[in-house]
Amino acid sequence: MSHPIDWSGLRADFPILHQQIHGKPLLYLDNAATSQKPKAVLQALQHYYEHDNANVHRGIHELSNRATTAFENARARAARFINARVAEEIIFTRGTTEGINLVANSWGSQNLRAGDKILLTEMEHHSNIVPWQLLAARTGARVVYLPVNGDEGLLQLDRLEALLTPEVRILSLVHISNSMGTVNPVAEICALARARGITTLVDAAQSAGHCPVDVQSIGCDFLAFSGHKICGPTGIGILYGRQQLLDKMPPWQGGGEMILTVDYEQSTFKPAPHRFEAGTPDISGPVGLHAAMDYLDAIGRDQIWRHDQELAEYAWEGLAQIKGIRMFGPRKGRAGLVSFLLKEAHAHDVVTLADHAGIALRGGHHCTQPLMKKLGVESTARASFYFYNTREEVDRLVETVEQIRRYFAD
Ligand code: C6P
Repeated sequence: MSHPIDWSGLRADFPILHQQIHGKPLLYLDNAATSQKPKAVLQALQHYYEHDNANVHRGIHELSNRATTAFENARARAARFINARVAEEIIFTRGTTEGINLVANSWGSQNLRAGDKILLTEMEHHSNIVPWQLLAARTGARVVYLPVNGDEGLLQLDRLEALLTPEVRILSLVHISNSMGTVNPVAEICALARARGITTLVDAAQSAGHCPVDVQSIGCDFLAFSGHKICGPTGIGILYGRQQLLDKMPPWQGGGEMILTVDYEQSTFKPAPHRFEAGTPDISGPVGLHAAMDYLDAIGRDQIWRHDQELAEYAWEGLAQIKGIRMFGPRKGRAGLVSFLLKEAHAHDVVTLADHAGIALRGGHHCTQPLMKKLGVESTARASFYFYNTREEVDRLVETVEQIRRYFAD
């Protein structure tokens, strides 16, 4: 049974939201870029540095034991957050980008040969394109793409099976598009790939903190997300990998902490996940992320999802009334963000004027340049929501965009 949530009340947990920008109350709608942090996360970080700070896995003194326990507890918490089978399937990274690079470098270098294919979709973020292009250049493999159907932002799933040829070794795709708000049916897509023995990676950067994400029901081999987009600190992320795969993968960075033995000629390595965590890791990051995951799950990600979707649909309906506006992504069933362009104004001008009105939007290619090119645009303006945003804020967004249109139309 879902409990009623006082969404506006939750704003009290976020000190940063209570300020004026250019003399207007801040309206933060750039949550897809990074989310704001609740007091629970700020306090966890402060507590860690005031009471427990030490290096992990090395010392045998009390502080080191406490830091190591906090670090490994966060790993176990992350496993529960995405329903991984065991904590050993969780690797700490700097974020989604590093997680994908880890797979491309370690798994990719071991498994890809000339003539193989890497299947992506046309709506991927640069961090799910460039690592694969680098891998393809090293191995002689080729990157191929499942097409998007245009402004509506849906994958052409009827073309998927024909693309899942025997040369495809990995399918890597985004769960929720950061520039269109499309929600991809990742479980169905991964099932088709798995039935053909194709390894799968899901980029959950925009989904992990917004809806329930369960790696076992998705059935993927890898899944990556960033802490900073889910109320956690910057500089920490999670890569999930199925244990049978991680155990066979070589390290991708060498250094302290990831070894069993080292001599002058050669070294042996710890099992996963520590084999993939060379050097002193970000320790406060997992501590803050742990607090963020607790915070989100106390609200309930199913509830957050409904709230996000409701705001996005409400924003879509409001913005779509504006004369000459071009909207991107599906109208219904979208995630909590809207992307649009005014006929009269460049996206950067819209974002600049919105900023003068106290509203934080994002304008640009959103690190999806190939998709923008396909849509025939350089950039879009984007408003991205989170649970601390309200319908009143959406009203203010729509009014402001209408004012900006009139300003440029005159
Ligand atoms: N998208 C946005 O404003 P990092 O930078 O590693 O935390 O996340 C990269 C990333 C990967 N995949 C998707 C779908 C993403 O949206 C992002 C980050 C931000 O849309 C910054 S470009």
